[in-house]
Amino acid sequence: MERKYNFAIVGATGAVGERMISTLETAGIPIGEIKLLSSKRSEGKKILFQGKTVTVEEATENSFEGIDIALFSAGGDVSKWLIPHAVKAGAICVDNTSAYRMDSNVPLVVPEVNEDALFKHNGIIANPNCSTIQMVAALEPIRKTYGLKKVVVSTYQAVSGAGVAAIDELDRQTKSILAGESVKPGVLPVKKGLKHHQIAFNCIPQIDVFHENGYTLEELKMINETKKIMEMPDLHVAATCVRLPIATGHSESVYIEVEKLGATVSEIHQLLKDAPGVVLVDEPENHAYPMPVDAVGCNDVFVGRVRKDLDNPRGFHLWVVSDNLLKGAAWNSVQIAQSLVKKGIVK
Ligand code: NAP
Ligand code: 3JM
Repeated sequence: MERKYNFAIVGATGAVGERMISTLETAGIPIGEIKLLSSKRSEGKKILFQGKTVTVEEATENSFEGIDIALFSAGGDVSKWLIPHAVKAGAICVDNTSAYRMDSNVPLVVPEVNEDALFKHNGIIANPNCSTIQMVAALEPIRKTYGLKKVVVSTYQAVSGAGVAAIDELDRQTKSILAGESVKPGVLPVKKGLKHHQIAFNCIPQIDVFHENGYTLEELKMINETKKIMEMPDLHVAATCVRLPIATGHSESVYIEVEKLGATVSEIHQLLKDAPGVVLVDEPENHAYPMPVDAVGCNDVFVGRVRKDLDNPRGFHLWVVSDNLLKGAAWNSVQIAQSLVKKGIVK
């Protein structure tokens, strides 16, 4: 008889959880039981999974008996509270929050880059930050051939990265402003922060809270996670993360310096064309380049605007776009689950 895998999704009613459900449905993993978990607020909600109605349950310490793989996307505090219980119950936990990402006992995985790190898991696997994932997926094929010395990235991030509340806020503010009414921001840049800013018709150069060194935590996530995933502690990485009034799809302007001299744009084009999970869209003559509206609903990372720097022979510029809720979150987690099954890591 075919082996089936029991799954739990914690945060199943959220922006990421909803996509975990839809991508898991078609991932080709034979599924036995599926538990959809949330806070008490959404308890009793009915959700269709592979044609069957599943009732959402409140997540508790006892939710994980018999679960093989648990996908977490309900915020860092919930992960810190429930993951130890899920691990104790024997589940492998794939965590979408930043709670465990920099823990040295926890592999931080983008399957196209470091799938084999999964073998080192101790019950927890961390899914990187959305902006990190799409950047490393685009840079890995270049790094493998030419090496990498330096990365400088500026992001243009969609509001859905901050959850359903931020999507609703962009919607409300846009309608209010177009109707000539005033807006009362309450979600961005940080829901529990001391001050909120308008996002409609604006951009906010703050994602997550500030560290005392002047960087935001989102910027530090990109810097530290990139070094960990690529196993390059000495790589130079700098990031500036900005929130835009876009519902879904993060974009990034990435400047890199490679190790080897002599790389050409056409060679980099070929590497990107051949790379798994990456789609090259780079035809300036046809005004064709990646844009968030085209990436929404797709699992791939789109790369374009590849240019050689005009001053530094090792320097290249790229434009990288992906659906932050799919490759940036839900799809990367489900891909990790696929790899765990494929490589026989689930007992
Ligand atoms: P969201 O739309 O606000 O959804 C939050 C989800 O968490 C809902 O299902 C909510 O259930 C559930 N939840 C909240 N408190 C809970 C509790 N005490 N116990 C159990 N479930 C609880 O947020 P989202 O955008 O889906 O993101 C959720 C988390 O995923 C974020 O906080 C972040 O840590 C992570 N994330 C990671 C990435 C990435 O870069 N990889 C991207 C986006 C998000 P109710 O329906 O009951 O409220
Ligand atoms: C909490 O766009 C974003 O705001 C990033 C996604 C996100 C994260 C994350 O994954 O880094 C939103 C809210 C977190 C987190 O867990 O730190």
